[in-house]
Amino acid sequence: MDGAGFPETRSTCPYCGVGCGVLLRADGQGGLDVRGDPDHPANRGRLCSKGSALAETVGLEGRLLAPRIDGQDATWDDALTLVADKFRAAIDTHGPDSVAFYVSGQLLTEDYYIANKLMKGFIGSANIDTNSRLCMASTVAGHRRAFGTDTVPGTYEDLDEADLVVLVGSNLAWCHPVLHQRVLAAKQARGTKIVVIDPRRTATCDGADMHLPLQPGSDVALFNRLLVTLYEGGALDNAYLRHTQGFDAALDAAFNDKTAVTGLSDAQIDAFCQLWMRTEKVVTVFSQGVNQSSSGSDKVNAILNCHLATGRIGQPGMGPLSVTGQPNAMGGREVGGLANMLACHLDIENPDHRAAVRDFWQAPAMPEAPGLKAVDMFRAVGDGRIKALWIIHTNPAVSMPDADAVRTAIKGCDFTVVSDITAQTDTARLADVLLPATAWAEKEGTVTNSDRTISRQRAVLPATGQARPDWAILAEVGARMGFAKAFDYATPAEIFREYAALSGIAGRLGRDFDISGLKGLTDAGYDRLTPTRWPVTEARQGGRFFGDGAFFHADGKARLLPVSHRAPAAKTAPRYPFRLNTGRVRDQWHTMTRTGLSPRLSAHLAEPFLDIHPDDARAQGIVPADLVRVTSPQGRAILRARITDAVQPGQVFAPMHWTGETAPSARIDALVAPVTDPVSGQPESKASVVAVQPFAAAWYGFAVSRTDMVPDCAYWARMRTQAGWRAELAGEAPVADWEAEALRLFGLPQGETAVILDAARGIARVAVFAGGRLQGALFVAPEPVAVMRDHLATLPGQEAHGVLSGRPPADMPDPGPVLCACFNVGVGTLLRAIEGDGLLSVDAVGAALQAGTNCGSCKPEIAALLRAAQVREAAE
Ligand SMILES: Nc1nc2c(c(=O)[nH]1)N[C@H]1C(S)=C(S)[C@@H](COP(=O)(O)OP(=O)(O)OC[C@H]3O[C@@H](n4cnc5c(=O)[nH]c(N)nc54)[C@H](O)[C@@H]3O)O[C@H]1N2
Ligand SMILES: Nc1nc2c(c(=O)[nH]1)N[C@H]1C(S)=C(S)[C@@H](COP(=O)(O)OP(=O)(O)OC[C@H]3O[C@@H](n4cnc5c(=O)[nH]c(N)nc54)[C@H](O)[C@@H]3O)O[C@H]1N2
Ligand code: SF4
Ligand SMILES: [Mo]
Repeated sequence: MDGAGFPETRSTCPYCGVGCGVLLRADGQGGLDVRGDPDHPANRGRLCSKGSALAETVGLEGRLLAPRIDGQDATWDDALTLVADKFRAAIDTHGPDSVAFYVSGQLLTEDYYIANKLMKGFIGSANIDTNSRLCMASTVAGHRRAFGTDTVPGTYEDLDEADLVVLVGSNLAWCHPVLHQRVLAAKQARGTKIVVIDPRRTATCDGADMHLPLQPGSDVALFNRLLVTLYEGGALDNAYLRHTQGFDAALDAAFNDKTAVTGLSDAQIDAFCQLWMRTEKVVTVFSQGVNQSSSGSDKVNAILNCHLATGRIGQPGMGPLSVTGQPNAMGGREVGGLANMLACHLDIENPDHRAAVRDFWQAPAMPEAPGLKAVDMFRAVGDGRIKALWIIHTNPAVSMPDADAVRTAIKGCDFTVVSDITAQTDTARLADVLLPATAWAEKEGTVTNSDRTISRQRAVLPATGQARPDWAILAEVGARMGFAKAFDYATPAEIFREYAALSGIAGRLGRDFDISGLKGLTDAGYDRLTPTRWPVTEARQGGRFFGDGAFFHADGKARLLPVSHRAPAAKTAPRYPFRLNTGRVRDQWHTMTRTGLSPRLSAHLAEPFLDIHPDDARAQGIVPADLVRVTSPQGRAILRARITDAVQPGQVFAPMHWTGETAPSARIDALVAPVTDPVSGQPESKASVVAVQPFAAAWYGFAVSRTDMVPDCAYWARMRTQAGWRAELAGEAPVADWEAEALRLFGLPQGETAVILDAARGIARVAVFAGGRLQGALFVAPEPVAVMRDHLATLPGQEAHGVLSGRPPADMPDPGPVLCACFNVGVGTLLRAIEGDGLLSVDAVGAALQAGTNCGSCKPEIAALLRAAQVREAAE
């Protein structure tokens, strides 16, 4: 059946905070067609590589199908009763603060609301925190300090109308690709200038007019200099400043800051400040390079100060814009998912706010003070203060700083529950009780994207196995803990109506988040809900905030904050001379439990790596493709070195994605220091200190296999391919029998093998066949193995006669690593076309090979290949 008979359903992409609309069509056999929704205001039909590959990630592979207690399948009834009893017992014996929930910005609003209601209203503790603490907490703190509430003033349309877009600590091209396309479209249409402020040269710098490679953590000093320039250049908006307080103190602090700490030249700084000053329509976009810092909140306020001082806020084409990471980072902030917030942007410290929520919920117990923030929460788990912990929709054993210590803490906790869709994750392995949740495309609810637009996620596939929606699991535990009346919901629509009604009370208390206009939504209305920007009240709907100068502090005025440069908390020293920056790659999502299932997405970068500057590599004796050992005061890792001047001397960069499941020696958060911003509690994930040395491997290996491999050596990284799996390997101890080792690796008791051995040179090549078809092949050498990896990865399951040669036949050129994930075009193919056919532009490449013509996320990389080819040609 081709599925064309099934109707298309509108939903929202489950990855980043752009919140793109998708059209889904189930094929009736568990499969799915996915395309961009041309009517969604966030993307107008566009999708990036991750969104385009969603259909490859919704299968049964890896799913948790039934509840488990101590590793054994159990009934829902037993599992839920056990969870309720254990939480109840801990609360009765040790008080409500002896339990905690650690949740996620990927939960739907309805899930999140129930988790928050159960913990804050009924258990009576504020010990619910979320991975948004690692993500958006500094922005929340900065917004609240400046505006009185956590309000995003502008909208995505501002990006279309701006004349200058400044990207601070944001790799938009890879992390918010559809917004990046929107900015590039504005550049084409109206000549919008783009500035990137990032210590690293990223894919986002392609297409930018200016890149300021500042020293890590020095953003406050740069924006303080901008404030001084605005003052000295007469660019202040004095009428607007009457709606604010604190300008003089902010300016004094700015005058006292020194720009030398940025490492930028006066000319660079001046060019940036003049451009910003002279361009009225400026949007300053910021993300993790700002938030994930021990001065994250001050960085946010340094940016907001400049927009407030010029009145460039809440007007078309101007304003600060925090781009959110997770699909419902905003919704989580709105429902009060952070330990220091109440629902609907109400404040936990405010007795009137507490009373309003208590009365509305008819709550027996409300906490009066904030609960434990993520880093402190896992410390409390570690020292035994938390007796029962419930982790939902997040993988903290990988993503928290000091991840080895977090793993030990979770393991040692008296009782840990994990709700996930994946059976085996680093965190799920530590759980006493595992609860299977329904996944995206199986569940119903709402999410809010970076520009306050609430969109529906809709179910088009049946629940997998015994999986249940997260809200339903939480509500059932609430009922079993004795709160049946408060958690008696039949549908997410009921939850949404209750939440919308509560927001009306928040609105009357003078808060920004008010969607009371939706409280009367019928079930059918909820089903039909189209993307809607909040607020939604009788008086107003959507739009921008603060153009009118009305703020949410008691006196109605905004605050400019005096902020001063503070260097990152960890200091480099002879023992740890490098600063470790971490972040994302284009085609993987966090701990890879979903994107890692897609062969297409896994082909872009198939291995964890460390980017290091050529000067540093030379000084440390590191050559290309070496493995390196990276050590910090917290932990250690082994990664593949990529020698590149995209990073500055003294700085190294590694991705955050690899885990105990995919590359156990590359869990980068094991190295990250658990230091936090004093205001927001957000960890400094981008500025730890490390040492880097070559890793002395006795042998290196590369393997491809039809089935999953179970490597057992100092370094390994495995990835999904179309034909099965591929793995990079390296060991410290010599291996006596490579044939036996290959059979063990491929999980085969025996097999027809073909072997090439050259013991003297340390070379071994083993291929294993069954029924004449290749099951697996292993290539070993004393230095990094030189074989055609992308070609070999296609061979498992084929007759593959020449496999042990390690290269394709002459008439079949190696496609190379996938660069365009949408059309599966490799670097090798691109280079041959660029050089062989003399292609000169990204458009010409698109016309010849289709590469870059769908989502466009790979255009910066195609441009880089073209430039490199032109440089080579010029040099010849
Ligand atoms: N492909 C992909 N996209 C994603 C995600 C994903 O996992 N994969 N995750 C989503 C989530 S949850 C989030 S939060 C967003 C994150 O989106 P981004 O914030 O854009 O991503 P990061 O790579 O974490 O970091 C951005 C940049 O900050 C820079 N940086 C480091 N230190 C500093 C500094 O001191 N100052 C400045 N100015 N810059 C600095 C880094 O070099 C890096 O390039 O991405 C979302 N989108
Ligand atoms: N060093 C370093 N560390 C970082 C960062 C960094 O830049 N550098 N970034 C930080 C940031 S911004 C973020 S947002 C975090 C992200 O880090 P995490 O939240 O830990 O990462 P995810 O892989 O998104 O984890 C989501 C989990 O939920 C599961 N899941 C998927 N769908 C569902 C569902 O519907 N229900 C349930 N119950 N489970 C589901 C997935 O299988 C997966 O195990 O990492 C942070 N850690
Ligand atoms: S930009 Fe990509 S990952 Fe983000 S919402 Fe859109 S399609 Fe999904
Ligand atoms: Mo995030």
